[in-house]
Amino acid sequence: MLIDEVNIILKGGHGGAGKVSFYPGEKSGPSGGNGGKGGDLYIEATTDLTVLNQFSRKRLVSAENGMPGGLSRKIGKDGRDIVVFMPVGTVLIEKNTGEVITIDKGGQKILVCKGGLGGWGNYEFKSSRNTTPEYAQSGLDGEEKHFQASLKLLADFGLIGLPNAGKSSLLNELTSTSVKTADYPFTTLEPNLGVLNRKIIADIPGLIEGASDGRGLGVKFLKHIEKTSVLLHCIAADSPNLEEDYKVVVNELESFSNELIKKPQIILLTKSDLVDKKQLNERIKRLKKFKHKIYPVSIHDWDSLEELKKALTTS
Ligand SMILES: Nc1nc2c(ncn2[C@@H]2O[C@H](COP(=O)(O)OP(=O)(O)OP(=O)(O)O)[C@@H](O)[C@H]2O)c(=O)[nH]1
Ligand SMILES: [Mg+2]
Repeated sequence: MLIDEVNIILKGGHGGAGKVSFYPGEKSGPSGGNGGKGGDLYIEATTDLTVLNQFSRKRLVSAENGMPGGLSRKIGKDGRDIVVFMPVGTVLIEKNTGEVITIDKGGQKILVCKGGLGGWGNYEFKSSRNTTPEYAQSGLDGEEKHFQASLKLLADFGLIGLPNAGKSSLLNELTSTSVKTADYPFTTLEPNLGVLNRKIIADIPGLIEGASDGRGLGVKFLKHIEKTSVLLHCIAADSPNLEEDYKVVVNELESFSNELIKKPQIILLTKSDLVDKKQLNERIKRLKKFKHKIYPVSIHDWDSLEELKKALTTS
């Protein structure tokens, strides 16, 4: 199950406490060192959509606390920073302040919760008036934020089409993913993302008639292509009903939202190796009436994949 809504608490590390101590001997001065700083917490964007699943049990993530100061003015070690991975397309809303963080670029890294400063040890409080201070500061709290995180796929291209059209196979060839593919419908149960030259491609489960009413894996995934710029509509070249295949999917997009149907589409005539050249040309001709760019493509035809990659990365 892809988790796309979570409540999480993120925290910077607590600052280490300052130390109260004195050098040995009767009239000797203070020696307590300062506490270390608490670690900072960062969020980093990833195209791995499953990373929100880590929060199904663990709701609190905290950077490491700073260590307390020691004897002989020994400074406590700073807490280590921590990086929390969130999928591209995640929007985080802080429940108390309303702060909004949008993860929308691959590789993006954001400082979200600063660690608390370490407290001063008693050495720092030594003065001419008080040569033997008996107090030190405790470290400060790290920042703590309570987020509601929700994920909507954010992609430059969304692979759509009937089940078994070859969407996941294409994702694997175009990007360096290894999503499961198989010769039966609904192999893909959750969306997947891949990256092609910094462009993000989303693969979603196959759509069937009635998807917009919740049939198949339906609505849940149509929602996920709302934030996709261009739809790559996959139609199997060896299908006996090309036009019907096209229309079923388009009808579902239309019934789901007016916005989806307005998105630019590119038709990918997939599995082009399964028909001969003459049939392929005839099929391309038939699909031209839908007025989209058409690329015949096969995972067994390197040239066709290169041509498609070029078209996608330069568009
Ligand atoms: N001959 C040939 N077979 C292909 C090609 N692309 C995909 N296939 C096969 O078609 C079957 C379906 O491929 P998938 O990539 O799983 O299809 P999908 O559209 O992701 O399917 P769902 O996830 O079920 O919607 C697999 O057996 C693939 O090996 C192709 O270019 N040529
Ligand atoms: Mg698939």
